[in-house]
Formats: sequence, C-alpha cells, structure tokens
Amino acid sequence: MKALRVFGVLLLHVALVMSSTQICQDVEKSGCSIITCGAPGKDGEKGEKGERGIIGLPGFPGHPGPPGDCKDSVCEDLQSKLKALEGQLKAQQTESFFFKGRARSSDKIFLSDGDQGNFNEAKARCTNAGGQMASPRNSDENKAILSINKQYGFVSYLGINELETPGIYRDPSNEVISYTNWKENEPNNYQGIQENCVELQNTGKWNDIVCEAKRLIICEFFISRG
Ligand SMILES: [Ca+2]
Ligand SMILES: [Ca+2]
Repeated sequence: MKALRVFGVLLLHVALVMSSTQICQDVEKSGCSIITCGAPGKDGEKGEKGERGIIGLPGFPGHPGPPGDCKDSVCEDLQSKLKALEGQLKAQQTESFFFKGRARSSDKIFLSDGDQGNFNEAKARCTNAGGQMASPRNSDENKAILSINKQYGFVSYLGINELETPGIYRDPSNEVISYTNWKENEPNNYQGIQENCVELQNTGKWNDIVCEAKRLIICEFFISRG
C-alpha cells in the first residue's frame, strides 16, 4: 500500500515536469543528447544593418504644370531669347532638307530647295517648315534673297502681297511694308488684271504678278531678335 502511494507521487511529479518543460534536442551545441529548456528568454541585441537593397523602378511621370506667365522684363527677355533659339533650331532642322539655296542677313536665314509653286503652295511650304515666305525689309535682305535666285537661275516669290487690302502691300506678319524695291512702272496690275503677289526678278527689282504664277519658293527663318 505504501509502495503504491510512493509510485502515485512519482507518477504525478513526472506528469508535472512533462507539462511545464520542453524536451529539446541540441546535440551540436550542448554535447548532450537531451536537454530541458525553460521559458523563452529576453530578445537579444539588435543585429548589424543589412546591405543596401536593389534600387526600385522609376515612378510615373508627373502631370505637366500650368503654362508660365511673364510678369517682369527679365522673363520677357528670356522668352524672347527662347523664341529666337527655337527659330534657329527650326532653321537648322530645315537646312538639312535644303541643298544649295542658302543665304543670311543679320537676323534671318533664307533657304530654298529649288522647288517652284504658286503663292499658296509657297506659303504652305514655308509655314510647314516653321518659317515664312522671304520678305526683305532692307536692301541687304533683298540682296541675300537675290543670291538664291541666282543660285538656281529662277525668279522667286516674296511673301509681300496686297491680298487683304488692294493697293496696300503687307508682309507675312500682316504689317504694311516700309521698304520697297519696285521695278520702274510697277506695281501696275498689268492689263487691268489684279496682280496681288510679288516676284523678285533677277535684277533685284520687284514686280507684282498674279498669285497663281509659279515661282521659286524661298523661306526665311529668324535666328535672333532684338
Ligand atoms: Ca498689284
Ligand atoms: Ca506687274
């Protein structure tokens, strides 16, 4: 009876030990085949910082900002210079399509690829190239345009015309012209025909002609302003 009581106590002790501890195996670290472990300890110290990760993918482009608005002379000056640079760039881009027809004045480049067309065709060609039809404002520009006439051996169109107001000649900017170099007795609306456009003859003189006539197309590009 006593032996049975001792066995019961022993069995109860084993059960308590089994329920309150874990049996761990850690042969390499402890050299023991079986160890008992207590409750989990406190967290260890923070480890060293890891290596830098791979750089992430670039983000999406942002929305374009609102257009700028000049409020002082510095800004206006910058805008003016930017426009001049844009004109220069257009001229350089276009220059690669033109072969020998090239001349310049102080602030313009005149270009032609030797093609001929009526006034509307010439206007469209020059506008599409980022410029406008050649329109001399002084004798130097007139000479520059004339030099292209002579390179090709053709008479050219000028951008000057009286399409808007009969009798008043304007340039492509719609400004009334101040410089002229008319041939004697021109403009004359020959034989009563309304000649609204202007050609630059190979003497350097101007003559008014009908706008359906085909002439050498010469375009001009501003390379600087002011
Ligand atoms: Ca006329
Ligand atoms: Ca005429």
